[in-house]
Amino acid sequence: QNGLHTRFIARNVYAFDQVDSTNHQAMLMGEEGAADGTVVIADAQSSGKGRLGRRWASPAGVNLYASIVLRPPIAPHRAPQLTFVSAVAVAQAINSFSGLDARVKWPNDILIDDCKVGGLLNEMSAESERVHSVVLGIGLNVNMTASQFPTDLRYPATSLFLSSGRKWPRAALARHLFEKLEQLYHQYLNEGFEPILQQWESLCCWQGRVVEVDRGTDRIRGRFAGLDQTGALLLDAGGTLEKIYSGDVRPSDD
Ligand code: BT5
Repeated sequence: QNGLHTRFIARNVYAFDQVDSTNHQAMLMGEEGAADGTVVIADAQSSGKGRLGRRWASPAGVNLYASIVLRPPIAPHRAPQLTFVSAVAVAQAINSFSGLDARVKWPNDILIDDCKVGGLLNEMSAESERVHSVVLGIGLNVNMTASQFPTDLRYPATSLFLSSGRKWPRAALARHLFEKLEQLYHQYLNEGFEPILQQWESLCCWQGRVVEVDRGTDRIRGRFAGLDQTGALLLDAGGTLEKIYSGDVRPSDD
């Protein structure tokens, strides 16, 4: 018994002092048949991954690095929706646990006062039209101090400690997070994406504001107009509604 009130998420937990990347280990376990809801958690990561080959700073003893193996009965094209399930779970868990005001930023960031406190990295393995496993990777800066952040961050960053002035118990926060995640994942499987989308939009920053999206090959500016049914970002660029499937969003104040 690990004090969890979950039915399947984190019934099997692999806890490491250090791994290369909890996502990498969870993907391997997923391919080898690990049970639905298996969690890989580590105190430190030597090669924590972000998107597009970026790195996730993962110092020891201060943060949460967790990856959850799921086997959802959904078509592969729906798997990106699970990023929104995990984003809502992380933001709601932070808010109810700490009283802070965490928000979600499209597509995979968790922010407090416009500073990045957490990041999500979901990876899928699929065979033809069937999802074999999805790994939800969650990195959350809990008690990280200012000097533990890399100096070359793309985006201002924070931790729960830096935003609140107090240290937080990581295990209790992790339990709370897994419970939220399980609840929202069930809601997603039973009721579909719509209720997740509604909760995501109520937690989202910059609704209605002018933002700039870096799509890698180009940049586009427009008013943030919400998400479509698949989770793509809708941008009102001078009357034309643009759909954005991937990119980095930041507020554009002029
Ligand atoms: C992400 O990527 O935000 C996804 C991060 C996912 C990390 C978790 S930890 C558990 C699991 N196992 C893994 O190996 N990964 C997942 P992206 O949107 O690409 O943002 C990466 C960028 O965020 C980097 O290029 C840095 O600029 C910045 N960054 C790196 N470490 C950070 C940190 N600890 N806090 C805030 N920002 C950070």
